[in-house]
Amino acid sequence: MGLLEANRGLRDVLVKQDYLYSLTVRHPNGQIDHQVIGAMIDFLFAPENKQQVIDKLINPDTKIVSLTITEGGYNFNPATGEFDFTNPEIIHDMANLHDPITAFGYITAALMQRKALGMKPFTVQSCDNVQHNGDMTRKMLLAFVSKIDAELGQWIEANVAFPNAMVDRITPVTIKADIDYVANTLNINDEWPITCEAFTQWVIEDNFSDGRPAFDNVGAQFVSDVTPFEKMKIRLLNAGHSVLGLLGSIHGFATIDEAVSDPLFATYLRKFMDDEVTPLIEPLPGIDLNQYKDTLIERFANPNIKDSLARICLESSAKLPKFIIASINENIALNRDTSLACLVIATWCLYSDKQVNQQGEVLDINDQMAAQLHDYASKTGQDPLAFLQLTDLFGDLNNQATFCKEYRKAIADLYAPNSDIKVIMQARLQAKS
Ligand code: CS2
Repeated sequence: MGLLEANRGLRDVLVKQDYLYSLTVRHPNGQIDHQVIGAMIDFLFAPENKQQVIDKLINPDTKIVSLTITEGGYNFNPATGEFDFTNPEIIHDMANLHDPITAFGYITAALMQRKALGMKPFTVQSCDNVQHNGDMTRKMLLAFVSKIDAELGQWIEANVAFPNAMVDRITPVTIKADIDYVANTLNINDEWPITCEAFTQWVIEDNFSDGRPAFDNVGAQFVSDVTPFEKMKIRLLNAGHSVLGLLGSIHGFATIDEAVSDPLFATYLRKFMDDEVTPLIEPLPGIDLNQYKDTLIERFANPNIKDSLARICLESSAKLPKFIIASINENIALNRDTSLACLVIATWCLYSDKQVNQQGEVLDINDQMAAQLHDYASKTGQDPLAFLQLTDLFGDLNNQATFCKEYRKAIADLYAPNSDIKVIMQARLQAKS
């Protein structure tokens, strides 16, 4: 199902292709595997037919409702972790559950009917890069439902499973070159081919309301507590992406592999991971973190995956609080240095303010909060800490003396005439060692 108007194009293509699409897996050594994926048998486009979506959700055959609604879709205030009741779409859904817009509206409408019909609930399975994504979904849904129907809230609490999960596979945005490649090499006319890396990991808590397929037969791993796996992935891989994404964009790189092939960027990334993240991650059974980080750098360096920095930086306002600011806060509480992450935040300020890279080229910025980010960042000239006053994102970082000292320095360096991000990165690395 697609809930957003933006899903229309994908729906149109999939309908035309009988819901079939091709998958091209590109290994770092140049090996390429192809497959046609036939798992999808329908696509319900909610803006056109809301009832059809609700009917599907209350169909007894629907046992799992999985969510890929992105970090921003969970509708929580990153600084407080609480549900954002000020979102106009949420306000609409609370008053119009028969005509929902958001995932929360649809799920609530369907669970309400299931309860009334004496049916079992489905499992709500988040697949997004949010730590404790299942717990977070439950917390947000219960906050929403509590204002509508307290009894339904209790029923959900008692009966609906929200397994936490960590899912990982780098999948760049489809571009025209992918469509041409599939047409020329496979002789397939696929308007929405998918290209991805070979690596895949899906770790799930075995907690389902009404059974589940044998996901473990196709490579998923069931564990009793997914927390350390999620933390490892979000704080290393996703944060690593954002580090390369923001620093690399300002430098003028276009893709992740290009950025990480620069030894200074690779060193910076590794040092960030080693010094500012690894000490925060508890040991994981069967996982060697050093090897995990080596593999990450290899995955990022895959020259056959052209993962654009614009995609990585997409919706940074929803990502950075979970990927990077969470680690900064933990480090501050432990009295540990955060200077490498601090430069990334200061770079995000420059990026949001000037919206050009250091070659003067305009950046492709897509963020729901872009206007607000720009607004705060553009006051940096008068107040170097202006960007940090966006407390919905940064919490009380603007009151953390040591962090602010590092941040002011980073801002001064970044805003200096002819500033060069590589020189600044180098200096930070040197100061650290
Ligand atoms: C990316 C992810 O922009 C992002 O959130 O870092 O899409 C990333 O590619 C996946 O999490 C990889 O598993």
